[in-house]
Amino acid sequence: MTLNATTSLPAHVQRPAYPRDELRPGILHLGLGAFHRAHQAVYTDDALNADFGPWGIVAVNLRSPKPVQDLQAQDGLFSVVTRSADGDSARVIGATCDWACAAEDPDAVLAHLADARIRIVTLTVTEKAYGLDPDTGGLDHAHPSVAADLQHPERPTGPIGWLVEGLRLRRDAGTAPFTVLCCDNLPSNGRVVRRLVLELAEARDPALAEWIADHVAFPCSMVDRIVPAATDDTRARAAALLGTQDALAIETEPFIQWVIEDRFPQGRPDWQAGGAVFASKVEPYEKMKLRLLNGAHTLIAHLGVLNGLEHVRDVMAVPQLAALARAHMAAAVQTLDPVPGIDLDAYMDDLIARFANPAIAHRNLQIAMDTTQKLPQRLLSPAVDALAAGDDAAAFARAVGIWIAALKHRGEADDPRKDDLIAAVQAMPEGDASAPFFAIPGLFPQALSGNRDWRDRVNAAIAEWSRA
Ligand code: CS2
Repeated sequence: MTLNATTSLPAHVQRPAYPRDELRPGILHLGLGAFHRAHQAVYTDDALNADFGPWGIVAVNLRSPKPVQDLQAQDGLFSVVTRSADGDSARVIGATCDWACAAEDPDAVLAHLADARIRIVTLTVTEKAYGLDPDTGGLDHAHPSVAADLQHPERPTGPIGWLVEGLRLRRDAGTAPFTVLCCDNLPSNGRVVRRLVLELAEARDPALAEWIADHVAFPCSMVDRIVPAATDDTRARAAALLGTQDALAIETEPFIQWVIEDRFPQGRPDWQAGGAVFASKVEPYEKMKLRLLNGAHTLIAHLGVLNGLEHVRDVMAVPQLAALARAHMAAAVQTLDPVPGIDLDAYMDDLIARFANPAIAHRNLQIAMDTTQKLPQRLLSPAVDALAAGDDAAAFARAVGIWIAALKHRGEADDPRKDDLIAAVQAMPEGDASAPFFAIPGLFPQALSGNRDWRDRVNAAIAEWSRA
């Protein structure tokens, strides 16, 4: 048996306390991955429990139909298993009321986007899906889905293309637009997505771009929860807790955080019910999280690759490696302004404990994926800020050097710039090993590639961490 609306769940499993058959769509989510299920879906479930309203989620996956088929088979239900040293608990989330795969059924997705009941579109599509040109902060016209969406805007393929076409349908129908809420790990994520949407709209119809600029809100948000990719173990654990199979089961840590800029002209759910915080400025929280959590994560992931350690917790179990993660945070925190309501020392202590959570098997290779898309906000912009403040930015050079040493060690990469990276690994000269990486177009900002001292520090780290 698989989980569905008729499953009778054990008493210890939390389940929706609201009338699911009365749920109406209010949010369309793009990117039906594990992170969405463990984060925005949980907050929305909490909001519906606290104050039931028309905020059902239409879950859209852009490419793979698999999770959509699973949702269909399970009446939109899935479980979230929370794991810590204290034990495991399972909860069934009921906030999803409809679903579609954009690649298989584009008309259904367009109909949902055009539906005036959809008042918010949320996104978790990963950094690389946006088609962001790191050099300009604008749209990369050579990005495959951007190029396709410039050519055939009425048949979108990428997230920005879907947003623009959805907003065009709303404008043409004279209906109020949806608010766009980016939930990916990009700095100033709302502002970035707004710019990309406006650029794509402008290329198609300047009047549409103007209408979007005047009418659509793009609040920024900082999201946080560690959610490893699900494995057979995950599904087995969930089945034991639920008493039934769940193809969409995921496991995660107890910690969850969402800081959102409160700009929702068409309204929003009561996400505070689940602990979301609304702030007038989200950037300080984003910067804190990207530089402390994600920056250290990227470092840890590559330390893991270099040392043959599979999971983040394994790296944290080696005192010298854990000390490096801590030292990295100590340098990164120097690049931050105070963050309202946050004790940064306590935040860093919590991060160390979260990374070490023995019940969470977060694979280093998962985090090492797409490092070129993650470097700017995690390691390079804090390095630039540190140098500008007169610091040597050595910690960031070390992390970059460790990344390069790990690439060399593996001889492969799971990264959209894989070809450039492999070519650079093969061209690494004696003495100035990082040179081919600094020559990759658009990867390093001039403030770093033009700084001999910083580059030498990267070279020293590569030499120190390269395995024979
Ligand atoms: C990780 C993040 O895979 C990665 O790059 O650093 O997914 C991280 O687990 C989340 O941002 C935590 O909120």
